[in-house]
Amino acid sequence: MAEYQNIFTQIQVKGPADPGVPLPAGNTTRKGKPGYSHLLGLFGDAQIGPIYLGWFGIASLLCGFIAIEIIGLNMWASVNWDPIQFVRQLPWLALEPPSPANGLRIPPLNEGGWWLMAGFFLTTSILLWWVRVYRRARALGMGTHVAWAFAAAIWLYLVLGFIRPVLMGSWGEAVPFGIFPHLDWTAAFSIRYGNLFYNPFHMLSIAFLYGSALLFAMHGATILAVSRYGGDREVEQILDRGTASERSALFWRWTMGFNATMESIHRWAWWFAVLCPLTGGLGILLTGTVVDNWYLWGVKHGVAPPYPAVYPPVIDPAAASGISQ
Ligand code: 07D
Ligand code: 07D
Repeated sequence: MAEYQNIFTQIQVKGPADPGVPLPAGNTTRKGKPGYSHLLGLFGDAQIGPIYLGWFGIASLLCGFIAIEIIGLNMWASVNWDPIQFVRQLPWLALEPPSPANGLRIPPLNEGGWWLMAGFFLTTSILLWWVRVYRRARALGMGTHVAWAFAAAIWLYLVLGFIRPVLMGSWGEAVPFGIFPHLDWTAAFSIRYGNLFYNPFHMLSIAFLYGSALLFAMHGATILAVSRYGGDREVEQILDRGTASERSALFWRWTMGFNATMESIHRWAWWFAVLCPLTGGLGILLTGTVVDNWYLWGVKHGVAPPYPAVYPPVIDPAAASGISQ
């Protein structure tokens, strides 16, 4: 029996380049002469381009470039413009937000002003890219599911760097730019608010993160397992429901008694992925605004055990006067 070709096959079909469907009026043209990459062809479609740039794309790239430029030059300045040290120490370098003393005021450039400016351009760049994703989907007559999934990630990003700092009344609450510095912020944030593990929305976010990985693995594995019957050719499966779809469904009904359908598995995947940053954003939004200490919150609601009575009662460090204030 002839089997369909899949990723392990050496063959790469190379026909005349596909320019894509004609675009509706009001769109700019797609740019670049299409080429082929054998290497990329091993992972996806070998054809590269043409790419749709458009005004939103250009504006987004420009803002992103300005943001990276501000971040990079500030980092470079922090090592006295030494190029070797810049490369050597890059993962540890940071552009920090203003200190808490500034509240939500605009501070001098070197005291957080550059951070505000970089944040402004990065956020504008991300939002413009979102518009591009939305508009390209519309131009192709597609649904806007990708744009709304992207919006879920942007929600968490905005909560971390904008919405929560504004609610807390200080830019100093926001995340610094930098590889390890943003990890230090994450760890410090958890400790400052009494261990994020006891935040139920952090729990939900983790469940959706792990769930997304599990679903992705199950779906990818299932389709690869029936690709010899054309299971990866979804159009054919829908037009003529063949043995691949049937087998993959039966496989799961046999192994766990229940199976998704060719359509519903993608809804599962979409919701699990989207709910990860959606619930996460809620958890961060509540931290410091509604709940000061997740461990004590956990004790109060029977989630975390109290320390044995032999110890003096736990006092929320945030409520103590002195250093923490
Ligand atoms: C694989 C798609 C491609 C994207 C990539 C990331 C940049 C940053 C900028 C040096 C899966 C490109 C990276 C543009 C360069 C400068 C200034 C997506 C894929 C390859 N994090 N985080 C990373 C961001 C937050 C946390 C890595 C961004 C929160 C932990 C990378 C944001 C918290 C760990 C990165 C953001 C948090 C990381 C790999 C924004 C809580 C790691 C990311 C805009 C959610 C891991 C050294 C990746 C690591 C890691 C980028 C926010 C926690 C640098 C852009 C504040 C615990 N984060 N992060 O592959 O190795 O994502 O860190 O909100 O362990 Mg982070
Ligand atoms: C960051 C969305 C924004 C990104 C955007 C992308 C560019 C670049 C470039 C293409 C990721 C913009 C892109 C600019 C483009 C190129 C090249 C999504 C982002 C818009 N945690 N934790 C989570 C776990 C602990 C802490 C979520 C696990 C400790 C904080 C996730 C563990 C402490 C925050 C999660 C663990 C702590 C989180 C993130 C284990 C540290 C958050 C979900 C096993 C000591 C964030 C409610 C996500 C959150 C978050 C997992 C432990 C702190 C599920 C598995 C206890 C402060 N943690 N965590 O989608 O939402 O991120 O919390 O220990 O803010 Mg955590």
